[in-house]
Amino acid sequence: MSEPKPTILKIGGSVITDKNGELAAKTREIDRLTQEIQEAKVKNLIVVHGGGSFGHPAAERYALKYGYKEESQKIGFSETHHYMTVLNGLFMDSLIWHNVPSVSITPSSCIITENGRIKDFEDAPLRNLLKMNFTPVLYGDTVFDTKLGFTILSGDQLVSALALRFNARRIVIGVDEDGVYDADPKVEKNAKLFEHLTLEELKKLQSKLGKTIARDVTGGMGGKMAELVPAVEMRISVTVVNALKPRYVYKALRGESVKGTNIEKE
Ligand code: IP8
Repeated sequence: MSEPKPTILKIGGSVITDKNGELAAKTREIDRLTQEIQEAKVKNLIVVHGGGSFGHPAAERYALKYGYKEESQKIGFSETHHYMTVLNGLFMDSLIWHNVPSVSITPSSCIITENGRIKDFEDAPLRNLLKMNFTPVLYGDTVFDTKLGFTILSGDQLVSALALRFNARRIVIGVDEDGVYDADPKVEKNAKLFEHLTLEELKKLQSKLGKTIARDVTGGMGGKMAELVPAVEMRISVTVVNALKPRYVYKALRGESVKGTNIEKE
């Protein structure tokens, strides 16, 4: 049993679900990625996945992010949380099928936010999992909030919070693009890919990307970049790769060179 610095892997919701549908899991991608996680054999790995077409449509329909306003939202909270547990179940099935000793941690049961930011985190079970070399798996979820009643916690906020709390060695982020661009590559054909970003460049880019229209309730790439700032400030390095391309996540986890964006303090 040991407590070395963990690696945090985030798998975007658009990688493991089809965002054009609703409740549309990409089971082949889940199978390939969980196999890559198994083969990479990273000690002290924490996995976080996003919501994609399981979390975002219902969260948006019931305006959950802005908090409790009326009774009719409660069924939406239940629905959204339940859909996330279904997606997480598919991911867990696949990890365990590939022989990864992994255990799911439900954010809504151990995290309370204040105005959307993590305030309390009962992390004793997670610490025990890490000590025993299990792979804890968390996900973007509906959570209770001291000011809003409830809200949506993005997997990206979780990644950064986990990285700081557990003094992570590095963060690997698997998205459905080749890395971080200076504009949304799905909209701007001439968007430029960054191979390397410093903290200063990240901060500038975050405010620029923040102004583009987010495709999901938690803020898209601009939101992702904003969440990473505190982790990069603490010298935790970040690699953003295309998780739809076979072996990219594997290579990033192994620390091998792979096309993508590396973010470091300087
Ligand atoms: O996809 C959001 O998590 P994300 C989860 O990581 C829900 O932003 C419930 C919409």
